[in-house]
Amino acid sequence: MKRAVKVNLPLVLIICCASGENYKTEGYVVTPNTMDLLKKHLEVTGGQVRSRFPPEPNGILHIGHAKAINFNFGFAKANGGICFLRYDDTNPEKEEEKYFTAIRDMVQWLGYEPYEVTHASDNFQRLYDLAVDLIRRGHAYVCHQRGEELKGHNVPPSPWRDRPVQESLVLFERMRKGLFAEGEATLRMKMVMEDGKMDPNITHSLCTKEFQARRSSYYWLCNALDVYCPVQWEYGRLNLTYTVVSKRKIIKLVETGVVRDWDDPRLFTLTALRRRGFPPQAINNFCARVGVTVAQSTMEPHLLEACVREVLNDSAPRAMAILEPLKVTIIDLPAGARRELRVADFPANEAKGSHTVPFSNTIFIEQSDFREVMEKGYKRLTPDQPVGLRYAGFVISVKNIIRDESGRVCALQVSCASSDSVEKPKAFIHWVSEPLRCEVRLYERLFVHKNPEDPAEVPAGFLSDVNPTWTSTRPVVPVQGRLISGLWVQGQQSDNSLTVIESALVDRSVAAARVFDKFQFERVGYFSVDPDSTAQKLVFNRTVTLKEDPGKI
Ligand SMILES: *[C@@H]1O[C@H](CO)[C@@H](O)[C@H](O)[C@H]1NC(C)=O
Ligand SMILES: *[C@@H]1O[C@H](CO)[C@@H](O)[C@H](O)[C@H]1NC(C)=O
Ligand SMILES: *[C@@H]1O[C@H](CO)[C@@H](O)[C@H](O)[C@H]1NC(C)=O
Ligand SMILES: *[C@H]1O[C@H](CO)[C@@H](O)[C@H](O)[C@H]1NC(C)=O
Repeated sequence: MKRAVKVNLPLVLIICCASGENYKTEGYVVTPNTMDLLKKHLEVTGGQVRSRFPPEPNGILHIGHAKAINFNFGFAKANGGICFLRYDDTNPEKEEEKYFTAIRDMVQWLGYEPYEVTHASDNFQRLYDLAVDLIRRGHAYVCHQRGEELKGHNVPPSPWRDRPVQESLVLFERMRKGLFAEGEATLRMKMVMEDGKMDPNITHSLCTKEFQARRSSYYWLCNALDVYCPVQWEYGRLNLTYTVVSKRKIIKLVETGVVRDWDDPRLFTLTALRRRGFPPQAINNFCARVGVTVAQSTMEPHLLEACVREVLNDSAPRAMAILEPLKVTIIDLPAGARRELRVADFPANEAKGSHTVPFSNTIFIEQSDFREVMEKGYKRLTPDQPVGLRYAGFVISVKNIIRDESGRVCALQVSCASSDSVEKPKAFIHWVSEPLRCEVRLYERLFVHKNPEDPAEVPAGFLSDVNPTWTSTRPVVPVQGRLISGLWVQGQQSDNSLTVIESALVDRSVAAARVFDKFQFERVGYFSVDPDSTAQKLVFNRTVTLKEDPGKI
């Protein structure tokens, strides 16, 4: 179950205050009891840092939560402390088991082990008792103002603010028994509108910036009750462009069939990223890089993708695959030429192993690696420009162009020369020989605009901004005597968030690949084996392209 995932700790955390030094932080309210409570608290915790990650178990975690997880667990870890996974199940009857499980899974997937799993509901009795205490101390009262009355800036003062303590105690007991309808009665602190939540065990409360306005009420509440007051720090929430993460909006996308489910790889939920093949370490690296700034940080997905490439560069072995095949026959391959080539799994580090790739006089190259008409700057194969074949030790030159009835180029005949005997070609391309047929799925971003939620950018709403899905049904061409469909034309796929290429070709080195194995298809991208794979046909989903701009290969 446990996997070793390297966790990078945001540097800024190292300089934060130690346990027991709460009173030194900005805005902290010191009362005559503070030092005494602090001392007692330190006796319980032994000065150990304790933090908690407190998700509401009613939705799936997304990339923004990854930052909260890294911050809370990372801070505790960096300070030799512990971190609790505390479900904020304020209404346990409504929460679904699958969310509890999914949240725990994702925390572990990112490489963190909670010291203990707790629930806000574990403390209901204590919270209730504290609330009663608060009323007794004259710091809270039962109020009947309606939610809508409390919205906006000029909220009228509550006519119930000064009702007798005894009256509030009786009404609060009736609330507990469920004798009021929803919203008919609320317990209000005499200082602020919101009723704060308690974290009785927690030393450091790390939360997003939306809670900054609540910091003073949090401190006030702890002090009003004479209980230990944890430090609250806020950090900016993490937003990504070109996506939506709210539960409500993702449900809309699923309901309208735009995506298949919560873990559709085009979403930025953590389960989706795992599915798409993003290594957890890359996500942690990304969070560390974003850092713990107070400002809300809006990041471009390509920064996350850069972290993914960095990790996969060292962990996904190379293979060769052709998405848009063009058949090439080498007419003069020497009889003595090697028919099996040994190729390093990681060219930068040959010690990490190798695999074999068949080579013969029939190979397939990408259609885009051949151009009939030379264009300035084009370095690959043209009728007048030879090109090198990676690993094969040969340079090929076009001898014959073969066309179908419609005049389309459907195959080439070429001659070959040993790389040692000719001038170095301008480029080396990848190829496959005796390949396996496979299905390949390519993703683009799900939305067209940076901020699909912004009415100024997308007046008709985020659903109107979806990048359409397109399954390739392009004309068929004969390859190896078989008809294959699904040609991928470079440049055209960028309008679509999902492109399915049903008949790509991949070298045999991947034949034994298992679901979720990852490969770098040279010059094409990083791919992960999909569970839809069968013994007859492997299915690969592209995790990320090799570079930011897939057009430039
Ligand atoms: C692979 O892509 C398909 C098509 O988008 C998707 O339904 C499936 O969930 C993906 N699989 C993984 C493991 O990401
Ligand atoms: C991949 O890793 C090798 C070393 O292992 C390094 O030389 C190369 O620059 C890396 N490539 C990218 C794109 O990060
Ligand atoms: C950031 O998140 C907030 C809250 O979900 C959203 O309203 C806002 O539009 C987002 N901004 C960007 C640039 O995505
Ligand atoms: C949290 O603190 C309370 C006292 O405030 C103590 O009774 C309890 O044992 C503590 N729990 C943990 C898990 O440390």
